[in-house]
Parts: sequence; C-alpha cells; structure tokens
Amino acid sequence: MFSPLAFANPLSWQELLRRAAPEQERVQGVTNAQSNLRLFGHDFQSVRVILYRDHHAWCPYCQKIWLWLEFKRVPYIVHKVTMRCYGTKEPWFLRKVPSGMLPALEVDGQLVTESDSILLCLEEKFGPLGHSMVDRNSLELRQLERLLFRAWCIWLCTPGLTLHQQKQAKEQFKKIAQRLEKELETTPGPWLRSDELGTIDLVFVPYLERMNASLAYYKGYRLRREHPYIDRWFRALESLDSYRGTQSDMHTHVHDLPPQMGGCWTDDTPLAADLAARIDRGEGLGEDEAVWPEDSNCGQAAIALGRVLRHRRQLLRRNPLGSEGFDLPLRCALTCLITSDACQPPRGCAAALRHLRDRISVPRDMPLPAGRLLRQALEVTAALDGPQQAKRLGVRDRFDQDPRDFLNRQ
Ligand SMILES: N[C@@H](CCC(=O)N[C@@H](CS)C(=O)NCC(=O)O)C(=O)O
Repeated sequence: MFSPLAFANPLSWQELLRRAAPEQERVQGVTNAQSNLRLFGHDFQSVRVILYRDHHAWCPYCQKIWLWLEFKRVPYIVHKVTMRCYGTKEPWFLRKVPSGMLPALEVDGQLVTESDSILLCLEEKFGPLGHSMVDRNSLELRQLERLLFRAWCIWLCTPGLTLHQQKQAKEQFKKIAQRLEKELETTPGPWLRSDELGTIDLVFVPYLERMNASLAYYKGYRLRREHPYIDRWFRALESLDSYRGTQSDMHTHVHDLPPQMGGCWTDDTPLAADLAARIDRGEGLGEDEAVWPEDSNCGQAAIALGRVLRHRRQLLRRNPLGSEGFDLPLRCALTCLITSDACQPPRGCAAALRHLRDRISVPRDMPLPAGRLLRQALEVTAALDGPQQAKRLGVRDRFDQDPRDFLNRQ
C-alpha cells in the first residue's frame, strides 16, 4: 500500500490542508462518533432523547444504546462524559447520576440508567426493533449472550491460569460460541431468529466485537475464522453504515480493555504473540478484523488527514518531542498517508511517531479504515528512522487519553 521505493518530500501544512477531506456532516449524515446531535431528517423540536455516553466510544453498554437509536432512527442529543479510567468524571453528571455509571438516557425528561432498562424504556416509547426485549426469543438469546460474556471473561481476565486451565477455559468459550453459531445457522439470512436485524443482534454486537479483538491479541484465537456464521453476521453488520460508524478496531479494543476489565492475560502462544505484534504495529488483521464494502473504503486517507489536521495543535503539543520537534516528523507521516509514498523523517523521531500511532482511537477519532491507514503511515515513517518504541500504554488507566485538551475542537 505504501511504496518503500518512491520517496516524497514532506508536504507543507498548507498543502496537507488542501488535500484533506472536509469534516463529515454529523447531524443528518451517516453514523459517526463525533456527533452531538442526530436528527434523521426530523427537526430539532421533535427531539425527545438525550444519551449520555463516554467521550471515547469505549463503553460497550453505551454502544448498544447508540446502535439502537441509530438503527431505529430516533432523533437524539449526545452528552459525552469522561470514564474513570481516562480522567475525572464531570461534576454535572455526578449530580444527575451519583454512581457515575454510563450509559444514562433521558426521554421526555425521565432519567433511565442500566442499558437493559434503557432499551426497555425506548421500546415502550418508540416501539421495538424486531423482537421485543421481553419476547421469548430475545430472553433466551440474552441469556446466551451473558453465558458467552462470562466464558470470555474467565478465559481472558483470570490471571495465572495453568496450561490445563487455559485449555478448559478455551473449550468452554468455544462450546458457547458454537451455540451462538447454531442459532445463526438456522436462519436463512445472517440475523438472529429473524430475517431482519433486531435489538437482539445489537445486544451481541459490543462484546462480540471486543471478543474478536481480544481473543486474537491475547489468545491467538481467530473468532471469525473459527465460527463462519459469526463471520457472516459481522459481514452483514459491516455492510450497514449505522454499524460501521460505531465499529472500533482491534488496536483500540485490546488496549482499552485491560483498565476496564481489571487486566487481560495472554496465553503466551507463538500465534498470540504474532497476532499481537501485527495489531500493535497497526497492520490490523485484514478480514479477521473487519470487511467493509469496497466503496466505503474510498477517500479514507483524506478523512484520516482531515481528522489529524483538526487536532493538529493539541497533537503536536502533547507529543513527547513537543510542538517544534514533532512538526516535521508528523508532516512526513501525513505526506506518506496522502501520497502513498514513503517520506524520510528526521533522526530520532521513531518513538514519537509510534506514540501517536498507539493513541489513535477508533471510532472516536475516525472510521476504522482511516485509522488503519494512519497507523500504517506512522509506522512506515517511524521504521525509516528506527525501532524505538513509544512508552507502553497503561493497563491500569488510560489517563494519556484524557479528553479535556480536545473538547473545544470536537
Ligand atoms: N449494568 C450496567 C453496566 C454499565 C457499566 O459497566 N458502565 C461502565 C462503563 S463500560 C461505567 O460507566 N463505569 C464507570 C466509569 O468507567 O466511569 C449497564 O448495563 O448499563
């Protein structure tokens, strides 16, 4: 994708600006993580819903509600809140929800917390999306989702498993994943117990996405290869804008999970180590990660460029090399991104470029293919300088991702 044979001169900021994609339309356009208001063709007066969700689009329970509102096309306002693992919770939110837990939702002025109660309330107000949450089909499948979640947690988040215990935990997970696959196999289309996507599919989305990423990285387990019907279900989702706008990439997931889950543990197999290294380098895992339709991949380098330029000053200032030191290396990487030609950076900037590579957050900052291209351009440019890595990402917190500096530019 990036040619190591042709070398480009670093473009000026002005030239880069000229080549960047304009900001996406956030209110009426396709689903995106940067929106603070979604109208779906309605006018502002008709908005009845406020969704409180996390700044980083990391919270799986928030994603469930976010997806539901997007698929049901219910107009809503978004207020973003800081999760504890990346900063200080806003006092105005604690006054509203003293536990500080996300998501929360207001509908017609009534506050609801707990994602399942929120979905039930939304169904009552706006009608179900496919089977109702309390339909027998949904109840059975919601139980299956929790079983799968528990099996995943045991395998991923139990420290010090012996080899035998690792094997048992894997078998247990696989058995339950096969039950889900059986469910998916029995319908002619890709969806669960219906020929249309419904709430129950959305209930499975957040953790299946996180399982797919984390099991590859920490366990060398390729969920979508092992379970072709789960892969078929993911592909069907990935053909839909409303899902793609919320979809994260493997790199983001595997590094945001440890502080949230209280630790993720590797099985230390050579395959896990290999997949982890590929994800860390920003290569992604191709079809194991996501299969977006060809036309939705167009123009993603220009989108990534636009998103970086929007936050350029903060990104330069927060980089370990500082604004002056990082200016040229960043322009080299962005030149590589937008021209597909390598661009030799100055000496001593590899760790600084990898610092940024590791801190791109998808979908918070940009869509998945844009994030993938930007990580790759940063890595290709860093590799021209040397192997120095950035300071490792935290596993207890992600205060490096404190959103405060970026808020007035959202
Ligand atoms: N049972 C709750 C779980 C929600 C939950 O665990 N939310 C986490 C984020 S994923 C949270 O808000 N934690 C507080 C924080 O991180 O600040 C639900 O379904 O809504």
